[in-house]
Amino acid sequence: MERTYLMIKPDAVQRGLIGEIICRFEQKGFKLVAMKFIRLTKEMAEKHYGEHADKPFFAGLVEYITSGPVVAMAWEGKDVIAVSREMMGATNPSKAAPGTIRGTFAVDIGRNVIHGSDSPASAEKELAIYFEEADFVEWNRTVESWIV
Ligand code: RTP
Ligand code: MG
Repeated sequence: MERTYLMIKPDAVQRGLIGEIICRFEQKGFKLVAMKFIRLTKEMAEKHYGEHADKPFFAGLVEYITSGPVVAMAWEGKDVIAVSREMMGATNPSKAAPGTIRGTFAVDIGRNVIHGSDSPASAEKELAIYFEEADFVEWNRTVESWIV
């Protein structure tokens, strides 16, 4: 089953949105398989956002993502990578559709409350930054037969 890396960013943690955001993915029918409450080091942030290293917003992005704790999560499910991105909405919350997470809870591109892997390759790279094999929990979500 496909896996993605989702991260509740420091602004969302500070604003008390952890439960609300997790709720959406649970109710959608995806399965949580790993979770950590951590503060990213500068090194982790630079690795995570390495593809943006030469962008003008890189320094600010690293500062933002290391500014407080985040919730690091692995979620599993059918087309979970693409569907999570749809649920999150556009990178710029001003362009994010109403009802999406960013469309509902954010207004600024530099404070956009959630991260989600954008491809299977990114998911693999990102999950490896935050989790070891032993962190993934194998479990049966008993409602699953009602979802897929
Ligand atoms: P993310 O990686 O955080 O899930 O966001 P994304 O795929 O939707 O967007 P991406 O292009 O990967 O950008 C990563 C993060 O960088 C910040 N950003 N700021 N000021 C700017 O023009 C700008 N562009 C991007 C955002 O916080 C974005 O989430
Ligand atoms: Mg991205």
